[in-house]
Amino acid sequence: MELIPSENIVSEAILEAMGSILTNKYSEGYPHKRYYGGQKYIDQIEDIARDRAKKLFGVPYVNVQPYSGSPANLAVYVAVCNPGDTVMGQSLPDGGHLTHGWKASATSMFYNAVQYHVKENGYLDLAEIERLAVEHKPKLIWVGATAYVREFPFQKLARIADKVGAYLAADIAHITGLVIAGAHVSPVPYVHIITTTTHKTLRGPRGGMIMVTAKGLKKDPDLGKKVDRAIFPNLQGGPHDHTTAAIAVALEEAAMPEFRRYGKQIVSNAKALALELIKNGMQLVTNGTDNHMMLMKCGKGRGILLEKALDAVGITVNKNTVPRDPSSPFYPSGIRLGTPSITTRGMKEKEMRAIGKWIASVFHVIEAYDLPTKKEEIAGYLKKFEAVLERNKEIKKIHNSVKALCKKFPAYR
Ligand code: DSN
Repeated sequence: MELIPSENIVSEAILEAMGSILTNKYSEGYPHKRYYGGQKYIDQIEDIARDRAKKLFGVPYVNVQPYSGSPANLAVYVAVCNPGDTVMGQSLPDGGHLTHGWKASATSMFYNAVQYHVKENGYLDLAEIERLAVEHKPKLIWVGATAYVREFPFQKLARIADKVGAYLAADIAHITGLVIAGAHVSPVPYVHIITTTTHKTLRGPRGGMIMVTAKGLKKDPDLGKKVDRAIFPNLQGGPHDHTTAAIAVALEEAAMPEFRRYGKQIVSNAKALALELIKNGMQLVTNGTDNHMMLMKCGKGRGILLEKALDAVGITVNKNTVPRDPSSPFYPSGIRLGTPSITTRGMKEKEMRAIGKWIASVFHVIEAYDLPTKKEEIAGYLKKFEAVLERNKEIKKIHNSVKALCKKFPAYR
């Protein structure tokens, strides 16, 4: 049972496009302006993908060639900044993405990255964002995150970015499907540029897209061309044409009325799961969720223990930092849970209540365990911990229940 919020299950049509002969082709350039011959159908495919994205999001300019989210984000820097320019983004332990200027990312090597944070209560600290923007005058501000459970205040961020003349880029990788479904406010009226992966809530192949809004083209009429140039030839070579075809399929699927219902159900399921976890004594960052995701606190450094214990019952999650995490990103103090994949399988609120109870029970089974303080002892400890889990009767019982539920909701029929 897949509860990693950035993962999903694609349709057989998308699998077919990804496994197609389009993978054999090179197509450097853009439709009708290529560096290689034999592009008659490739051009049609990329035109269709771009047009579908424009229509679905209501944007005038789209690039569907980024290999994934990180290259898409890097292209935004290349399009609007010079090396050394100041940029601003949400700090990684506060839920931001590596590419929003975190110290381990090349984005902070090539640009002067200022990081903003969430407040003690887990919500974005808008006062800090405004103060830092006025102080540092960034060229580019990122809004969007990888581990943030509340709605992004795009309009408020736009006011701050406009005040200091910065480009505002929304990285909506996690919430794209929710935006399409009307289950999250759209950034389109407020930001200049939007980046996304195509494989999370959009439920397409692994890939990326960059969109330029009407507001973006008003700020710089060449912005679309600059984004295109940043992707090719500045950063990438040939696009992955099989992925472009699969993105086109995903965008067609996302334009169907069923997808609106899907996006709304993802959020209803997340709220139901959050409520059940809280009822069973679990602590969630911000005490709930507005989107598809929850962050559950596990105690200092204990995220890895719950990740492993949930693995043992067949529930896949990822350990994750929580705001003001007293531990480190490798041994963080929380786990991240999400509902996109189980919603694709057809599960609803009733199933969320069962899953919430199982997660809480697993949490209690391992309550007495704690990581050793000496780093060199951790690997051995985890091995023994996994062996204990394998023998535990309660874990076995929950694993059987998880398997029975998964059988009722197959990923592929
Ligand atoms: N790895 C992605 C996620 O899980 O959210 C972010 O890039």
